[in-house]
Amino acid sequence: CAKDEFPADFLFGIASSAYQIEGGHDANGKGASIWDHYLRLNPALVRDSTNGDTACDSYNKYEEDVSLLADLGVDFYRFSISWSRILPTGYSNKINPDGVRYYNELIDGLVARNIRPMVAMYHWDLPKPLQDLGGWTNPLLSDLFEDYAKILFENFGDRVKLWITVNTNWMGYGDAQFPPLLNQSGIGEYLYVKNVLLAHAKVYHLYNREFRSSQNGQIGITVDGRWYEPATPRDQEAAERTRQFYIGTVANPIFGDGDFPKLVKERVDELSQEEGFSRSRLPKFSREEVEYVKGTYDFFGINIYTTFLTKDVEIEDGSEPSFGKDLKAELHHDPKWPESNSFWLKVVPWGCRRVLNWIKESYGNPPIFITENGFSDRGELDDVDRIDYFESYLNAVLEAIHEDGVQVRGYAAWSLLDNFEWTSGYSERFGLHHVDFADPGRRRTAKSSARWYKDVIERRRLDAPS
Ligand code: GCO
Repeated sequence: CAKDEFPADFLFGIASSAYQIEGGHDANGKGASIWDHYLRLNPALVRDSTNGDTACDSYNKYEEDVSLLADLGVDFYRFSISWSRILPTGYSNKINPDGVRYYNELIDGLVARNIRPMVAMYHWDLPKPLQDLGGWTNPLLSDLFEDYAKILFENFGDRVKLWITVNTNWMGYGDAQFPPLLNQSGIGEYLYVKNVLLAHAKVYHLYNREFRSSQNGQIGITVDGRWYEPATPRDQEAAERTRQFYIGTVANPIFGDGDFPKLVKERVDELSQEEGFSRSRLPKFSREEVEYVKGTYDFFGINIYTTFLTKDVEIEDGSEPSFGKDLKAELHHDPKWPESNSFWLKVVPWGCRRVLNWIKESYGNPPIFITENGFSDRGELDDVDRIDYFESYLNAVLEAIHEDGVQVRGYAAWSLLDNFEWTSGYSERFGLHHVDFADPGRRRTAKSSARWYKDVIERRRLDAPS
């Protein structure tokens, strides 16, 4: 196909996540997640002191959402399942029938309109009782997650053929005021990652043992895919170290030669020694665990938003042992890059092409789904900047496919609706549909970008880059 055309089997999608859109935070037997709990305890955790109690009310308005998806003409819809709506305590001995009902109705609605469900099993909304066990820093979580996944396969696996185990963008909230689990910086970071990787692998092996032959789906994991560009030629090593910390720590055990990246192990071991620890802060995988996790994928999911310039710096001593210190690198943006309203979101499409190529080179050109890509603003209906953003990033995806041979299988725009943007609350809007959060009916209104995306999907090509 031509350079500005997407391959015939390329899948266009759009994404959301349970806590950010559903609401119904305690409806019909749903249990509390850590976000329900901690935002009630401390509303100041969120910039506008809001929470996801109602959000877009998709719990009640999912049929409307499915109609919007059908209007867009997407091939797939990436949403996440709320663990605590299915298992209110997190444990598999208490299944909430309303949770199963809700997701069956959503999935049936999608399938009836020829839209493939892509389901993320976990998108940060851990059941609160599991946080009381220490959350993901507790190895037991990998067993409880496997129990949960089995229930999802049993109930939805006949219609769901694209699964993401975990949305692991886990560097998002390193702020000290976040409770242990949400504050994923520091020592907990590495324990968290190891247990998430073991949980992912247990689910993949479970699927192979008990479901793949009858359900024939695909399983992946979503990794945070910001690109790290050296600020100067002297910062090449710092940029590669940063990629290994932020992407490789999750990706290398699964898609690479197994285990945490060598660069990360050396760095954390060396630092731990300097800090006088008797052993490294980095938990070790046994040889059996390395082999158990390696290769547990059918596709690589990646969330691509922006790029950071990376400088090699000595972090002053005495700072908390955290990624920042372990990284020994400083991240910033080039002020010349166009920006969105969001303080961190700079528009850098060439960074999208580079991170896709880095994955191709680092992990043997695995099949890739871009599971998120989007642009935040203040909610303009005629969101021409968002159209420019999508056009430039999708053009970078075409270059990666046609000129670099990267196996990008599909792309999901973030997001179907304006929604609860975590610690930014409703102040940052990523939706292709505007949501009126002052309206009890949470009225949805298509933005210009929704009409533009529908047109791209129909024609399967981009206008020649302006
Ligand atoms: C992430 C999360 C999304 C965010 C989106 C915009 O990767 O950060 O998956 O839930 O809302 O990325 O910040």
